[in-house]
Amino acid sequence: MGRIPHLDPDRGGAAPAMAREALGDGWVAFDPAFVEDHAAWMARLVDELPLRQESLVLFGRPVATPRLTSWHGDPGARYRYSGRTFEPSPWTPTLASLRDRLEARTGVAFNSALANLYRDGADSMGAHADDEPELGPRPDDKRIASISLGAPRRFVLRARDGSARREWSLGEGSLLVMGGRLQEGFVHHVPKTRRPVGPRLNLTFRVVTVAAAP
Ligand SMILES: O=C(O)CCC(=O)C(=O)O
Repeated sequence: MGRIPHLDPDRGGAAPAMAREALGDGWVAFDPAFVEDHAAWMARLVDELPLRQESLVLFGRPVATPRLTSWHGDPGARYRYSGRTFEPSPWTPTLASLRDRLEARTGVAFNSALANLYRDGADSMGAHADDEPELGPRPDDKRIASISLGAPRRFVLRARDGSARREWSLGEGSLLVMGGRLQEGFVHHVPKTRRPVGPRLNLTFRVVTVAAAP
C-alpha cells in the first residue's frame, strides 16, 4: 500500500473514523481491538526489532530505562529524548505493515515509531508529555498513535494542574490516538505493578520533523 501523502485527519482507508473524546485542549480516540492476533504480531516484532535497554540522563545522572526500546523511522527522522539523540533504525517489515494499517485508519502519514517492551510489572514509563520540538509547532502535528500488544497495562493521563485524570488498560491489540493540544495540558505514564503480568510491547507512531540530508 502507498503512503498517504498529507495530514488530512480521519479520512483515510475503509475503516470508520475513530470517535474522539475531548480532553482539555486536545482529544483522545480509543479502539480496544485494532490489531487481531496481537500475540503473533508481538512475537514477530520482538524478533525483528533491535530492542535494548538505553541509558538516559535524568536530573543530570545516567539512568538505565526500566524497559527495552528501539526507535524507527524514515531517514533523518531523529528523536531527542532526555538528553539523547536517537538516529532512526529502518522500518522492519512487520512495523511497516502496522504503520500502513494505521495510516489507512487515521489518514496520518506517520514517519517514525518508538517501540517500548515492558518485560514484566517492574518495567514502566515515568510521567511525561510527548511534546519534544521534533513533533512540530502546530497542535495537530502532535498526534501520537499508540498500539499496545501483549499483556494489558494501565496507561494514565493526568492534567498538569490536577483538574482531570483518565486511564485505560492498553494491550491485546488496542489503539489509543492522542491529538490536538493534549500534550500541552496533560502528562501520561505507565506505572509499575506488583501483579504478575506478562510482557507488553507498545508502539507509539509519530510525525517528527525530518532533518535535512547533509
Ligand atoms: O507504553 C505506553 O503505553 C506509553 C508509551 C509512551 O508514553 C511513549 O512512548 O511516550
